[in-house]
Formats: sequence, structure tokens, C-alpha cells
Amino acid sequence: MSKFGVMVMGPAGAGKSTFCASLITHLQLNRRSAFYVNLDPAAESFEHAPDLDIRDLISLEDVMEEMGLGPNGGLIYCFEFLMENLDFLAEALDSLTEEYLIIFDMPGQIELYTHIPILPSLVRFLTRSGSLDIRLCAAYLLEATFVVDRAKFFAGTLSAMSAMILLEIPHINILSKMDLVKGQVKKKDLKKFITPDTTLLEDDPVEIARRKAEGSSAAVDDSANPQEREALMRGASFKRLNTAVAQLIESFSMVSYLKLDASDEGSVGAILSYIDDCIQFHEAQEPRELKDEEYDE
Ligand SMILES: Nc1nc2c(ncn2[C@@H]2O[C@H](COP(=O)(O)OP(=O)(O)O)[C@@H](O)[C@H]2O)c(=O)[nH]1
Ligand SMILES: [Mg+2]
Repeated sequence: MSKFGVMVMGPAGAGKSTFCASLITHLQLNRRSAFYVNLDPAAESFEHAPDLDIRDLISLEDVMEEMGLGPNGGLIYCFEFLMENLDFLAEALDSLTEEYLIIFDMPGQIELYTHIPILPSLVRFLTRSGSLDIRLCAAYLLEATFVVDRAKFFAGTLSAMSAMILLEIPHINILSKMDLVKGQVKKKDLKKFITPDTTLLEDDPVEIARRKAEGSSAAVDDSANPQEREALMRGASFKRLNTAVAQLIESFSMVSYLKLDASDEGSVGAILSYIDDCIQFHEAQEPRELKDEEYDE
């Protein structure tokens, strides 16, 4: 019997917990079962109480106090502790049937998704056949307000791509908080962010504003030696870095985004159907008879 899950990831404040809450509400409205696992030891409050909570195993506050660690070091410590106590997860998840969607609400510390091997080990533990055997997909959130700053957008996209390569599980990327950019960015322009490419850097509003301020129509000359002070101060090195990052992302051509407005039922439903497809949720469901109370009048 398979189990099904989605790991909701992304930087702090991207809207992960809000998305988890909307997803659970949506599942409930559609008479589906959710099992909500909070893995953020620094989380404070929830719209839906977690069914399993890392804070019952270890508290970030205690770790920081007792070990003298900061929030990032503390988080890594908490995850190392979780990895030594995997029974905490196994015992709670073992009895779940294929009807459940297990939702993992992750912390936002970026190091978790880039260069620390903890998350790949956790994913391997969750997905390994013979043990929990969860068919897991990753949902990586980046907030849509980043589209107004191209450098931020490409840096965020790079972190999404890094998580994708690191975890090696089905992966969807999501631009969250779409309601915040509605009306600010033209639909035509927004389309370019859905499948990012280097042409986005050509009409960077930050660059255009700089040119205006300097009264020049020329783009920054990025062929200048990046170590020269003058070139550095005029942003030439930064521009070169961004171009290189954008080219890397384009050449992999693996990243594209789905749009999310967590307060819009339709938007949450559309993303859920992508998740279901990724993990082939529906293929595994037994046909079942409706319970009496589930019949519509
Ligand atoms: N406008 C808007 N705000 C959102 C949306 N999703 C989350 N937020 C807000 O963004 C902030 C961070 O959200 P949270 O879910 O806690 O982010 P997390 O750190 O990724 O779990 C909160 O103040 C949310 O109310 C959205 O779709 N639209
Ligand atoms: Mg959260």
C-alpha cells in the first residue's frame, strides 16, 4: 500500500504555511483526508492544528538557549536531532492509508535546500520502498513580489532549481501571493516569469531607472574588468553575475512556475491537481462506496 505526500518548501515568508492551510481546507471540502506534519521548529501558530509537530520532539527555543546557537544553527541542530529520531515520523505515518495526502510544512532556512545533505536523507527515508514508501513530490514556493526585482527573482529561481537537483523527486515550482502583483505587472510580462529566461534582464526596471538617473541610454558595460572599482560601483559585476545565473537557469530549462493565490479556491485546486498528477494519487485509489452522510440531498 502506497502513501502519498507533498513537501512544501521555499524561503521564509513565501507563504508555505498559508498554502498548507488552504490545501487542507480544500481537501476537506472535497472529502479528502489530509495529514498535516509541521517540520518547522520555529513555527508559531497554525490555522489547522498539525497532526504531527516537530515541536513535540524538539523546541528551537530550547536548542538556542541550551546550545548557545542562533536561529539557523539551531534549526540545523533540530533537523539533525530529527534524523536521529526518525521513529517519531515513522510511528505516526506508518498506519496512514493511500487515501491520505501527507503535507509536510517545511522551515524557510535556505541552507536546508542548497548545500546541507539533511533534506536528501530525510526524503530518502520517507520514500524508500519497504519502509514508509511515500510517493512524495516537492512544492517549492517563491513569492510573486520578487518579479519586480529581476536579481531577486533569479536568485530565488536558482534556489528552487538547487532544491530540485538536490532532492531528485517530482518537483513543482509555485509563484505564491499572486494577488499582490495583480494590476502591477502586465499579464504579458508575467508570462515571461512563468518560464524564466535571460530576456527578462533586458527590460529590468531597476536598470532602466538607473539609466534614467544617470541620464544615459547605454546599458552597463559588462565587459569591463569586474574587479575595477568603477565597474563594480556601476553594477557591472552584479549584472554579469545575474546574466550568468539567468543563463544557467535557462540552459537547464527545468524551472517553470504555477501561479498561486492562497485565498482563491480555484487556484489552490489547480495546484492540487498538479500535485496529484506528479504522485499519481488517483491511479492508486480504490473505488469506494460513499458513506451515507456523503450523499448529496
Ligand atoms: N497577500 C497574500 N499574502 C499571503 C499569501 N500567502 C501568505 N501570505 C502572507 O505572507 C506571510 C507569510 O506567510 P506564511 O504562510 O507564514 O509563510 P511561510 O514562512 O512560508 O510559512 C503571512 O503574513 C501571510 O498572511 C497570499 O497568497 N497572498
Ligand atoms: Mg511557515
